[in-house]
Amino acid sequence: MKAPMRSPFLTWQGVIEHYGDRLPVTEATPVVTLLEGATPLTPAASLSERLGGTRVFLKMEGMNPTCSFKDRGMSVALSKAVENGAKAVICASTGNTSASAAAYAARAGIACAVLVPQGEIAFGKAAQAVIHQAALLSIEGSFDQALELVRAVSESYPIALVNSLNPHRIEGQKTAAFEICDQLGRPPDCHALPVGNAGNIVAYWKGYREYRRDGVIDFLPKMLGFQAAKAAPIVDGAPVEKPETVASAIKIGNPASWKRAVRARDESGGLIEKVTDRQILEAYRLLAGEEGVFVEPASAISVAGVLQLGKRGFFSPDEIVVCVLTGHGLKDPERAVQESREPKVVPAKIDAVVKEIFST
Ligand code: AN7
Repeated sequence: MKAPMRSPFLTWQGVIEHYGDRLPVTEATPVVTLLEGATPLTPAASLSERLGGTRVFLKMEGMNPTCSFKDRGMSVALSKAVENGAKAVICASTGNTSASAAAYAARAGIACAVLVPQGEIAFGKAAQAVIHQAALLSIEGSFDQALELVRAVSESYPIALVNSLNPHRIEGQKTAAFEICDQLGRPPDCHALPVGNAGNIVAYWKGYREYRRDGVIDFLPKMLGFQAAKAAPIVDGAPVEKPETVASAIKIGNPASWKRAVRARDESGGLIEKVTDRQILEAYRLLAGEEGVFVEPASAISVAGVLQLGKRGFFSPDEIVVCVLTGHGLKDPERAVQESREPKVVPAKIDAVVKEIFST
């Protein structure tokens, strides 16, 4: 008999199994996992060329089980919620948190309620929340109002909050920083990512600092955060009452982790800047058309921001830049169709087909 195939892919058991000694879990913690993590770090040749040789890598967080980075944090948050006896979880969301919470709650066998701003979340994300049997409540208000509501509910009722205010979410999400260092064999020089409610920038910074503290890496990257121009409270230095952007995932006017995000920016010698919706959509099309990578608009902001900095000569050719691509493009298929050419209707005849192929 042949020996069974040994493959690293077959041994991956999720972020708690792999990084558990760096997470707030014990032998007694029931592990709720969908085998999240171990996402690819894909080289981006076209982007590197545009930046004059700086090596750019894409951290493909849309390849997690529910197609966004939230799964890392949700594995830890749901595991701890179950360990602590929770029978239900709740979150506010611009879409991805609700999709992830719904899936992990289903996996854990507990109830889940999600509050989203009415009419504001992408089609695929709403589909995920409902098919995983969450109670999806469309709030007549903004994400920021929904977050205030779930905070109040979780303080008064025995329902665990699984937004990134929950420290277990941050713990889980910091594993992406470990992975990037493990994949590169060193830290990146610069780490670019979208900033919405600002949990993820805090999580990555925590991960890098822990690896540095323990001598796994010997320097820290600059954290480069990006907000949409009309939803940029941290850049503007004041909450935005009515945030506006095509990047619905980061349409947030008053981020919960505001102060800690500013600390990550400053301690790392990095920056948080804004980019326009136009730049976001340019980067969105560029990633799909030149790198073959389909992300949702909020994720494209990492690349839009890096291109903006590149134009100012921010990077040197010997640097490594990692752009986090936080969510998959299929989350928001309507946007992709809007940004693309309409399909041509052609008669079912070979000459008609050939004529069209050679006329474009
Ligand atoms: C694709 O799902 O806030 O700065 O409620 O979905 O950690 O908030 C989503 C945020 C970036 C911003 N990219 O991360 C939610 C939610 C995508 C996102 C962010 C989000 P944070």
